Amino acid sequence: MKQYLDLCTHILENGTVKQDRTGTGTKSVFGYQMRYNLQEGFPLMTTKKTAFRLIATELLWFLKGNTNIRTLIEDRNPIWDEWGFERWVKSDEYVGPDMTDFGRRSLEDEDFAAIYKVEMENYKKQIIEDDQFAERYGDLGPIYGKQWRSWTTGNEVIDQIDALIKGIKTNPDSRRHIVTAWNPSEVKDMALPPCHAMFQFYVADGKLSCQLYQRSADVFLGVPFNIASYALLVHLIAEECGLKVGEFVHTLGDAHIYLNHMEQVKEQLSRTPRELPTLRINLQDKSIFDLTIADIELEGYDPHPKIKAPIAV
Ligand code: UFP
Repeated sequence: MKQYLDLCTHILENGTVKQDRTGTGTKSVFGYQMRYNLQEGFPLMTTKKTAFRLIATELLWFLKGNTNIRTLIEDRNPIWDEWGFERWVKSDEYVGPDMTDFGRRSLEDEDFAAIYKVEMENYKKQIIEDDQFAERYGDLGPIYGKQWRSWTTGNEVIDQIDALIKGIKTNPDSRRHIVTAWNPSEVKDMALPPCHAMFQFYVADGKLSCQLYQRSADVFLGVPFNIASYALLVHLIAEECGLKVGEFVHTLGDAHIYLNHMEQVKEQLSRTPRELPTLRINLQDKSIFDLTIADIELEGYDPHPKIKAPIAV
């Protein structure tokens, strides 16, 4: 994971302190590229324990074309909780305690944090138990799952992942193996405009590679997830297309470390990387759209302990 640690060092040494949407403040650089050779192992952080189960269940959720948080909550995956919750507390129907700016306030004010925790638990409970509530307040808008599997223009619905797989199988040398989640006409309706906005696949020597353009990158919390998620995507598509895995090329736009993650980044930089784990996918006669977490196994993962940090919402 040297490339990742080099990115952290690069930002610490060259980044500009910059204000951001969340009000937290960041140190940031613009434009950076990393390459991960997937033949050398699965690129999951070894310098801090990273929750592969959450990464995999989120990716399978995207691949199924799902945009409702209910499935993730059932899978005990909290990645999108804050964004679903935000939609609920900003709605006219919400009449509970004021949740304005809940992300920042829950870090600064213990009493508020306790109230927020109760409201969040109530929200999640209602999403699971009440179909109508889940339909209205569990949907995150036309985010990744919608754009990947059913991009809609007029009467036309485009399944970009299905087209990608067909394209790789029938015309591997094509330079048009592209999927884009950045749909300008629908960005305003999304809980979070796509961060991993566009990716391209490439086939050479029987190996499948992928390059991602990520417009905005929370280097401490988000990027370790994004690297592993796309590495997993390459493995899945390669398996489906009968190819070996090649490289994951990760290109970043605004690559930032939040000012309240500085100590955590330094702690991570002080640790020595360990051997990468390996990934096993039991596809058998299933399509990648029908896979469950039980079909994906990670072997030999022996990371340094977890490092906690607050998420900027
Ligand atoms: N972010 C990531 N990776 C993701 C994701 C979000 O790093 O996959 F969904 C971070 C980047 C940024 C914030 O810190 O979330 C999104 O904020 P903005 O839309 O203002 O760029």
